[in-house]
Amino acid sequence: MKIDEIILRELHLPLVRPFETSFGVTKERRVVLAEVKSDGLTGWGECTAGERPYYSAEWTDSAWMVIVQELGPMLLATPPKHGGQCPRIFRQVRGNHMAKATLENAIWDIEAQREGISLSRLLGGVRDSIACGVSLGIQPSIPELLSIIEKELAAGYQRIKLKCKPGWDVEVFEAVRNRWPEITLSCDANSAYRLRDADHLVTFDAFDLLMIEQPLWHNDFYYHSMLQKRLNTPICLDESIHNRRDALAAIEMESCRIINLKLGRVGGFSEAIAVHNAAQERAIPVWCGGMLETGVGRSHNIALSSLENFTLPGDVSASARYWADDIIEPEVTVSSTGEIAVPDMPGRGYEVRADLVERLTVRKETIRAVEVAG
Ligand code: OSB
Ligand code: MG
Repeated sequence: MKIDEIILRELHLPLVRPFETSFGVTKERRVVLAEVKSDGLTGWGECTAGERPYYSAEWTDSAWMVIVQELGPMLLATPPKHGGQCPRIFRQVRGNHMAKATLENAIWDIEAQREGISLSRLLGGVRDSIACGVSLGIQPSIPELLSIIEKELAAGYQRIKLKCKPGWDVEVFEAVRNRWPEITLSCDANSAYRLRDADHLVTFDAFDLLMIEQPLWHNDFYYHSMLQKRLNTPICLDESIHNRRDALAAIEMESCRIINLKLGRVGGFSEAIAVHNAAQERAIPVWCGGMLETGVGRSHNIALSSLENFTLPGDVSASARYWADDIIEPEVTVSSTGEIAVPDMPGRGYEVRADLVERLTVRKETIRAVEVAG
């Protein structure tokens, strides 16, 4: 497919409520969106990098530069036939997975439209609805957390994930379990603990958690495998998994029993499918993580979550939990049974609200193929 141009934008969007993790608080997102034009079709990609290099080394500004200076020109110089060819085209650039995923995912979007099928179908999805959970940030107090949980359960969400860190863990789990002994509950430490905390982490077993997500270092397999030997609760890895080989290493070493799959972190749909398949072949369930995406990234997550081995509720939830006004139409909604319907129209299945995107744009750059003189 010939790429006519890539329009890159940075949008500023305030979250409806701040989101606090063990690595910091996010109040406003700075989101990079790519609009890729090819033969009258438009594919959209969203960069999931954070505002600061805290979840991973990538961040809004690094992704912007890598796309403008490296990946955009590479894509224009070597038009892909399929989204699956993007990793080869971008091969020379190391890392920068979130930047790469921004463009690769837009190419898959175009391909689905060109074929006249849904993105879910193009990816090999088998579900017409996906199971949804919510990820709840660290709150100012336990009563405030309990009232949020009450609301999310009433909305139908199938799993509650609590962000945790030293000082916001066992007391919180205890309060939640006392009130709701039966709900599906998990926690996510975003690397807030060290191996010296192992005795403390073992006490998490008392709360019947579905999993403990990324308790130790963001780039570790070995110490997680040592910790997993001591825990009954499955460890789920998020930050540590960047590609299929990482997934295989983690599974072989028994560093985790569950994998959180995020499109940006693994570099886009091709590698996400590879991780999904590797896990499935080894009976390791996966679920789709979230990065506080706008509707564009959210629609990609929905399509991905329709693959067969997404057997646990993900962090993909309703637009209204994040945004007063999402940039897609219709916005993403969740049924009273905690499910999102997977669209079956061609492409992502949600329109981008061009006027709103334009209004939220704080910088914009158009990348075109360099004309060769003469
Ligand atoms: O670790 O899953 C995470 C948000 C930002 C960075 C990392 C994570 C998260 C979430 C939020 O848990 C998931 C969401 O609701 O999008
Ligand atoms: Mg996580």
